Amino acid sequence: MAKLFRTAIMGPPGSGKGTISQRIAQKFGLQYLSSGHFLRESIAANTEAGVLVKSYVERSMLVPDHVMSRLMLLRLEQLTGHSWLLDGFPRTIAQAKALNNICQLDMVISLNIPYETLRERLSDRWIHPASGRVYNMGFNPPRVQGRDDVSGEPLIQHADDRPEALLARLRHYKDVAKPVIDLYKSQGVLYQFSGTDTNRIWPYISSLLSTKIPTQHLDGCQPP
Ligand code: G5P
Repeated sequence: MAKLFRTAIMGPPGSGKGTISQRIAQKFGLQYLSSGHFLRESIAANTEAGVLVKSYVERSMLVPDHVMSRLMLLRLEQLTGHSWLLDGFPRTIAQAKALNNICQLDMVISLNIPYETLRERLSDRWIHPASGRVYNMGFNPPRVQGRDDVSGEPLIQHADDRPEALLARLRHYKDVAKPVIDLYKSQGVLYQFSGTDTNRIWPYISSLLSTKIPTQHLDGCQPP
């Protein structure tokens, strides 16, 4: 049986984690779990978890570590036996330690993108809330303006993509990410990518993953 591969992608809001994760999941057949999408889905479905996290997500504040770790580790239990990719978790050192207690990551991708690039991207971002599909009116616009390509349903903008909320999110990201980055660096699994263009960063990530993911794992795998 192929060895399982466990990876995570980190980066500030708008750095392209979601965009790159979708490409990784599709190309390498990893199960993909996005913390932000999971939270928004839980809020939309009004689940117990959704009620608990709603006020944090709506104010662009981090969900408390004990809540976030419990929710994500429970979801990961359902992926036992699969190779997976985490997008947006762990985000704090407490979350990284909680994850470390159940498994060791094989690789962590960290994206370094300049602030001005992030600001431009997010003011142009639209999402399909039910699926989490992300569009950008310049970079990857929907086929029909304002409509999801697959379902045809309306697209919306996140309230936390407003400029004032974004600046606060970016400052906070830097503070909390530093110890997490240091931890994964010390474990020798951190790979950092810098740039302003996802399409230029992607080939480097893709070829690195090709060297890390056992080729037999690709056989018969379907994107989630
Ligand atoms: P999220 O959902 O994890 P963020 O803020 O970390 O939210 P976000 O905003 O979803 O991350 P991203 O995934 O890094 O950004 O980026 P993306 O969506 O792929 O790309 C951004 C936009 O740029 C898109 O429109 C895309 O098409 C476009 N784009 C990409 N590449 C390019 C390019 O090269 N050029 C151009 N022009 N455009 C491009 O978390 C949301 C909330 O959930 C909670 C928090 O409240 C958080 O605020 N939360 C957690 N709380 C505690 N702990 C955790 N671990 C939590 N995780 C989530």
